[in-house]
Amino acid sequence: MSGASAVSAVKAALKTQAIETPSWAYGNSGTRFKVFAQPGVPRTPREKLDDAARVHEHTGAAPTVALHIPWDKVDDYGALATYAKERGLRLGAINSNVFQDDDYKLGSVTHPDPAVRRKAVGHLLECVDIMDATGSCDLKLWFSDGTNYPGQDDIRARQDRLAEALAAVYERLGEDQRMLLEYKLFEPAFYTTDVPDWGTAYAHCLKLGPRAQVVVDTGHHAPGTNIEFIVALLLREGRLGGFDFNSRFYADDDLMVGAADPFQLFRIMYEVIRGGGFGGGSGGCPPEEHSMPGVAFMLDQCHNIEAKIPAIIRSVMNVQEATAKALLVDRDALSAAQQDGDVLAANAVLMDAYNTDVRPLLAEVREELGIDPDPVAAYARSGWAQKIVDERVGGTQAGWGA
Ligand code: PSV
Ligand code: MN
Repeated sequence: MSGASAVSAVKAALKTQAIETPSWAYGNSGTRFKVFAQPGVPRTPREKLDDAARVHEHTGAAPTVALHIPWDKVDDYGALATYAKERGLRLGAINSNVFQDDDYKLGSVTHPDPAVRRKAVGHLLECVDIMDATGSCDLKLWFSDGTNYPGQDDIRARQDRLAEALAAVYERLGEDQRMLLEYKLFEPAFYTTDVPDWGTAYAHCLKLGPRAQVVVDTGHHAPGTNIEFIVALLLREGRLGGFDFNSRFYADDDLMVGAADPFQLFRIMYEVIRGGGFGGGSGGCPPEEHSMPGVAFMLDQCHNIEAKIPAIIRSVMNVQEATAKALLVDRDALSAAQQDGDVLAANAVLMDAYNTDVRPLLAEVREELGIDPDPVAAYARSGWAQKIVDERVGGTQAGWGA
């Protein structure tokens, strides 16, 4: 491919990328020490969608919004989906929440008491009902279940309870729906976590069937874990369902993706592209021309001290920049260097792509899409930030309920 046609192929690919924003990132959040409320924060799921529509308007790349139940509980989910549609959006993954009820102190689906397990499974099934009403294709499951002290509960029995609950939910999924199982090393449990790593999630997904896939939250690993290796492996096995993107310096910091380690994000995106995980649809729903849903690129972040909407815009741009660089890797040159065993040349091919300033390319992509080449500046000029401060007075601001 000539240089010019390679660049136009990269641009065409970038125009198809869709990044799902999380409803909870528009609400107040914080640490266990303090939640700093921000003026203008949405009071309702509809106001969250109003803000998400601004992110999509200025980036052209954020057409779907993930919901978290019960944080986004409404009486009529079909009406919420229509509200989203009227704003150029769709509702994406439905995230379950079995971690904020007093009954779940010792676990939800792995709790020793069958009555608590039944309650937790009931909630997960309710989430599938919500998917039916919203047209969502992905059910995203994260369990805080685990133990704090050796001997507290039977590690193996908890795996059996987990398997039983997952099977009941998998059974209930419609043909176009997937179960995305998320793992996390620790927190809130500090001794064992019942789904602590990709291997545990993968083992459960394998037993369940092809529509059970693993979600990689980039903040959920031990320091030093090679996340791109996990990505390559899961894609090879057809079990990478999606990402919860965020970045971290220490643990599950939930900072803006690409802020802490843009090089890692590039390496991850390279493996996604290399493994055929790019271009398979958005919001977990397969586009007409694909039979299988693609990898869902979701954000899972908390903007505790920075302004939320511009932070989400920045996050979308960071994913786009990492993707553009990964798409620019000269795969032929890389493969030739790898075949020759030329370690330095192979590494140089990757680094050349990573060190390319892709901002002008992305500005052109945006202009070709008819949007402002500088989304952050366009949002700042739009007056939306002041409008929501002026208009969203009274009521209770949305938060993560912690
Ligand atoms: C858990 O830390 C997690 O990453 C899960 O995805 C939850 O649903 C989300 O954060 C809640 O913010
Ligand atoms: Mn997550």
